[in-house]
Amino acid sequence: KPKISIVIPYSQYPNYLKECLTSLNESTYQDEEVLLVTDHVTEELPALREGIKVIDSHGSGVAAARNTGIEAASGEYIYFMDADDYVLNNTLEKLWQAADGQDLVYGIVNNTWNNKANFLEKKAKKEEEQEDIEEKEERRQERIAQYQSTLPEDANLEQEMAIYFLLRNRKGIRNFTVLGNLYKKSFLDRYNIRFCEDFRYYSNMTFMCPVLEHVESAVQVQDAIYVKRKHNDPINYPALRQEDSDDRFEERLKAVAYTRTLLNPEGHVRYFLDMKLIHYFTNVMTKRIRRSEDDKWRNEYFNMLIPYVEDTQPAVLDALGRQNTRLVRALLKGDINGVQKAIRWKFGKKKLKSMLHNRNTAYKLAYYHSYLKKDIQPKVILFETFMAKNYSDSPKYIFEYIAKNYPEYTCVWAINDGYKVPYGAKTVRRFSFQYAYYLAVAKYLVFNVRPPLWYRKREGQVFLETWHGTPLKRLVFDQAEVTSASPKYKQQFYKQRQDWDFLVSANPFSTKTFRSCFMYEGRMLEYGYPRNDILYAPNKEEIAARIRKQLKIPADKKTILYAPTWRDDEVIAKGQYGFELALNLETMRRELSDDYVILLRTHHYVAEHIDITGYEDFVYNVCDYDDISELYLISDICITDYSSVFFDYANLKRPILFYVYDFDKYKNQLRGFYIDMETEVPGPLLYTTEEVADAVKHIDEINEQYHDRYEEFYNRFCCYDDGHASEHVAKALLGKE
Ligand code: C2G
Repeated sequence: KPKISIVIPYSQYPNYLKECLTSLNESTYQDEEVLLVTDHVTEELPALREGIKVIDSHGSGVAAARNTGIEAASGEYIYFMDADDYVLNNTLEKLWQAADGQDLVYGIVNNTWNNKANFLEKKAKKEEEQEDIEEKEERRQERIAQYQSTLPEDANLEQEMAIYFLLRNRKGIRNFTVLGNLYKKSFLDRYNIRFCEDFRYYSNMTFMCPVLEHVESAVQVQDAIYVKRKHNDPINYPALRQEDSDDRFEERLKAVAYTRTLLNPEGHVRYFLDMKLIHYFTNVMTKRIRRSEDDKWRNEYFNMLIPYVEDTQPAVLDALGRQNTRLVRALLKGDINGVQKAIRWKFGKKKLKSMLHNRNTAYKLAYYHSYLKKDIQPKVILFETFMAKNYSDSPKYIFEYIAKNYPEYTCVWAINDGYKVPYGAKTVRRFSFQYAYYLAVAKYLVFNVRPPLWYRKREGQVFLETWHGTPLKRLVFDQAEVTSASPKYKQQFYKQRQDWDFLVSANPFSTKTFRSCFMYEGRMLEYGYPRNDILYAPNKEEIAARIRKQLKIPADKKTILYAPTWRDDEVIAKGQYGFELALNLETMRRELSDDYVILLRTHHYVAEHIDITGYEDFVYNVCDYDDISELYLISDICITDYSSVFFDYANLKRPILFYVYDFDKYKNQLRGFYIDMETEVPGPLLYTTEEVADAVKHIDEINEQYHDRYEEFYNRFCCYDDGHASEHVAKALLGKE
């Protein structure tokens, strides 16, 4: 007889399921039975290892699937998993070792938006940095002792502690998650504890509350970690919590009412159930009442909620703070105006406070409350590249074309460092009042990344998204998970890309890929990249000579541009990335400095992390140089890795080397690629600095060796570029075709 039965409801997304099952496979504990409960599965199941039992759910929805699993389980304990999550190798073993016949063994749920390899790497890093684990544990014990001292003497300590850890610990009252814990099967059967199948979204409380109500023995295991993956695709594969449904609200209330029937009305579990309902009202629903365009939050839902709040334990209301008491009192009187007044007071105070501390809120307020009401100015164009870090990329070339040919337009650039833009264009700092103003009133917007999330496109505005590279790395909806951005990334992207009127594409491959990775259906401007026009300029030799002079590059030296991209796993903080230079400058100098200098150019995310002290004679730091297209012109060889840089550089038909020291990790763990780098890119893949230096020394042979592949690549990816992309794109934007 197996000791643990693992119940996994499954309906979609085979990729995640694979990782879920692999994590069980790699588990040090092997005395389990895995029950995969299928619920209306349409895609083919991934190959399953032997021994996994696949059973059909007796109903539909996660509640039915879990119940089916409980019925079929033959283990002493039940462990629920969601098919998109995973466990660590020692999770089950730790839980089992502590179990010892207890009704409930509760572990820890960690949230992540990473796959297992990344998660483990981060965890290890964090543990290394953490100064004092013992001290932390001591503080934790203190908190527990303090909580216990507030309990009445006759309290059921096992139950109280289970409540404490599962519902109350950390950030107030947590969700009723059933994940991460072992439940003794005979305990569930004795009290007939099951998920109520009437509920699609809120069945967890119908299971978890009775567990807490009846638990007689429980133990906690601090380091038995269940990893809940927050990142998935809310558009194509929404998780339950991301599904938008009109029935959600009513279902929540009905689930509360049903769960109440299972509990002692005076008991402590009921207290927390009621507390959660109030908490939902004061913290979540109030935001809807305040902001939602849909009036049902102020009418129908508001009135629906009242009787459920009337039924809460009085102790819950006594425990509320002043502002929330005011809110609940107004609710109980059915006084929506009173509630709205209390909300305004509550949030107004918050807003005022944050405005005083943070200028950000102020220009946003001006944007929403004033600028959006002003007339759109039909001859104004706002440009921005790389979050206003520089004056470059396609917007620069589109702008220059417009400034020269249609001077009647007023061009405004978002630029942060005070750079002087030619043709007398006005500049504004990103995230300033002026910036917010032009976001609201400019008729045309030309961006190479996305605008801020608070931007609201107005009727009559025309948005041109140039994007910033032919995709090699998988993007947005083609990424199984976006490991470097917020879990809301895909959802935000989905919404923002609806604002695009035009998207620029440099080749048929980009057109096809952008359609899928951005789920973009709007107009595609297939004229090549405006930023590449300069690579076809008749006077490009002249321009190159000027730039070489400006950068003081010795006349007798050839140049190597080293332009790597950034790494998704080197996130320091939100939107901040680190970078470690993997090219050994010492070796490069030793081998190549007689003939070459290096132009070192990192991605704008990580540009400030580069230090070339001691190599000034050989390495030129061009991270701050605005426009990489100009640097292409002066480079004899380009070394890159997974950056889209090489698609553009190939227009020059000059040699390209790929220094891919972390190839497997990047390909398999971080991103994945659209094309096969090993057979399709126009140059060799190199893994060490020595190989790179050697390739530079033998560059003529490499040119010969890669000649055919380079031609093929050029025809495939550089076929639209002809030096006139800016013109075509500008005319399309302004409707002058
Ligand atoms: N870039 C640069 N210097 C680098 C790397 C990139 O100036 N060292 C510029 C190039 O113009 C490049 C663009 O930034 O084309 C995008 O950089 P990528 O390295 O390709 O990375 P990312 O910003 O993630 O964009 O479809 C393209 C993808 O979106 C990649």
